[in-house]
Amino acid sequence: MRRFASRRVATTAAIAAGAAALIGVSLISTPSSAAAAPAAPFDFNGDGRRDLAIGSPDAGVAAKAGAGLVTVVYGGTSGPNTAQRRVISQYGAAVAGEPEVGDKFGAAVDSADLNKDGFADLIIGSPGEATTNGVRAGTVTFGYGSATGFTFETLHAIEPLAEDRYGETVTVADIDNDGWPEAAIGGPGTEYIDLWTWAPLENAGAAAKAGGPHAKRVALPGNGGISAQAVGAEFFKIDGADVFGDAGGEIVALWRDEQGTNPTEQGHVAMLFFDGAGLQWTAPVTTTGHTLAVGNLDADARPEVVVGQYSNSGFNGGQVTVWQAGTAPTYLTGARRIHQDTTGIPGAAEAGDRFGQSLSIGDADNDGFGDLAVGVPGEDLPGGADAGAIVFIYGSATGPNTGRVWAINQETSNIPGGSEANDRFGGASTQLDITGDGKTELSIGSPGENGTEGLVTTLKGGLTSVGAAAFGPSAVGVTTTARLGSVLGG
Ligand SMILES: [Ca+2]
Ligand SMILES: [Ca+2]
Ligand SMILES: [Ca+2]
Ligand SMILES: [Ca+2]
Repeated sequence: MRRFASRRVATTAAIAAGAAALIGVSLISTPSSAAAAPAAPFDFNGDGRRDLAIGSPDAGVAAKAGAGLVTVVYGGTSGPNTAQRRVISQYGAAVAGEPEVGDKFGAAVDSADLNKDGFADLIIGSPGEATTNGVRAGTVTFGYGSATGFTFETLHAIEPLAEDRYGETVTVADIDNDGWPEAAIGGPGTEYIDLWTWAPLENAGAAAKAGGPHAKRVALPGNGGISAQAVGAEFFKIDGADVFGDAGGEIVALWRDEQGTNPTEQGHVAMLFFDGAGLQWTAPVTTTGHTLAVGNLDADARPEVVVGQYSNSGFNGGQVTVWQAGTAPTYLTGARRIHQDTTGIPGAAEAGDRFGQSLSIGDADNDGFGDLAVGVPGEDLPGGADAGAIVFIYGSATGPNTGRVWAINQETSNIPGGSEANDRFGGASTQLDITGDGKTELSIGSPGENGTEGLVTTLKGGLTSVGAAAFGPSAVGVTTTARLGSVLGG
C-alpha cells in the first residue's frame, strides 16, 4: 500500500486554495447563456434524449496502449444512433495533452449541465495521466455539450501528487441546492474529493454565480482510530443523489483504507452533505464492497445506497448490500444482502461469478420504482466460462423485488451475439432514457467480446429483449483494442 509522508502538508495547503488549476486549453465560460433551462444529464445535444458515453480506458490511441478514449453515441427514437457519434481522445487539438501509454482517458465518465446552458456536459477522468507532479497524478476533462459537439477543458487536482490517480472516480450532485451541479472528482491514491462548480459554495445566494469552474477540496472523514490523513484508499468510488430527501444532493463515498483489521476487505461508506453553512460528513459505516450505485428503488422520499462486493471473501460469488436512508449519525439503515443463493435470484452463487461487479439503477417500466441491474460478468454459461450475465431486479414499494427478476445474457432470445468464454457480458451497465419515452433503456457492456473489441448491447425500455441491438467498435469508428463497454456513463 502506498503512503505519502507529504500528504498532510499538501492536503492542508490545498484546502486553503481555491483557484482552478488549468493546463492546456483556455478557460471557457459562458455566463451570458446561463438563463437557458439546464439539460438533463447525458443529453449532450439538448434534444431530450439521453446519450451514451462509453469509456474505453484500455484503448490504444496513436499506437499508445491504454491511452484511452471516450465514445459518445447520441440517443435516437429507437435507441442509440451509431451514425451520430463523437469519438473523444487526446489525439488532435480539441483535447489538451497527448495520448500516452497508460493515460486511461475515459476510466470514469459522468454528466450534468455544469454551466446550465441547456446542453449536458461530459466529465472524463484520466487517472493515468502524468503531470509535473509525477506519474499517475491524473487529470479530469470537461466536455461542454452543444447542438453540434463538444468543446473541452482539462484540469487537474488542486495539489496533484504522483499516484493520486485523480479522476478514477467522478460524479455529480447539487450539494448546496443552488441549481448549479457540482462535479466531484476523486482517486484511489487521494484522501480527498474536489468539487468543481460554477457557483462557489461559499457564495451561496450571491449574484456572481458564473465564471467557473471553481474548485474546493474536501478531505475524507477519519474513521475510528484512523486519522483522515492516514486514509490511503486502495480504491475509491463516489456517486451523487439526494439520499436525505431534502432537495440538496449528497455525495456518497465508498473507500477502502489500509489500516482495517482485514486490509483486503475493510471499507467505509459515508455521505458528504451541505448543512447550509458548510460541508459535513456522516459517520462512516464499515463495510465490504467495491462498487456503488444510488437510486430510489422503493419510490419513497429517499434513495437507497447499493454497494456491490464481487470478491469471494464476503459471500462466495459476490453479493450486493442495499441500505435504506436512515437517521444520524450514519444516515443508513436496514442493510439487506442479495446474492445468487437468495430466493428468487436466478443462478447459483459460484466462486468467481463477480455478482455486483457492475451496478446501475433506472426505471425500465416507468412505474416510479427504480430497477436494479446487477452485473455478473464472471457467470459461466453453456457458451463458455465468464460469458457473463445481468440479473435485473425490478423495484417495488418495499425495494428490490426478488420475486420479479430477469436474468439476461447472450443466450437470451433476441439478445444479439452468442455467449462465449470471456465475453464478460455485464462488466458494466447503465440505464438511461435514450429514446425519450420516459422508460429507461438498459445498456450492457461486454468488454471481452471478440478479444479486445468489446460490445455494447441496448435493451428497449419495459424491459424487453425484443428489438435489442448491439454495436462493436467498428460500428462507431474506434479501434479494435477499445474493449467497448468497459465503462458506461450513468
Ligand atoms: Ca441527446
Ligand atoms: Ca452545458
Ligand atoms: Ca451547487
Ligand atoms: Ca421500475
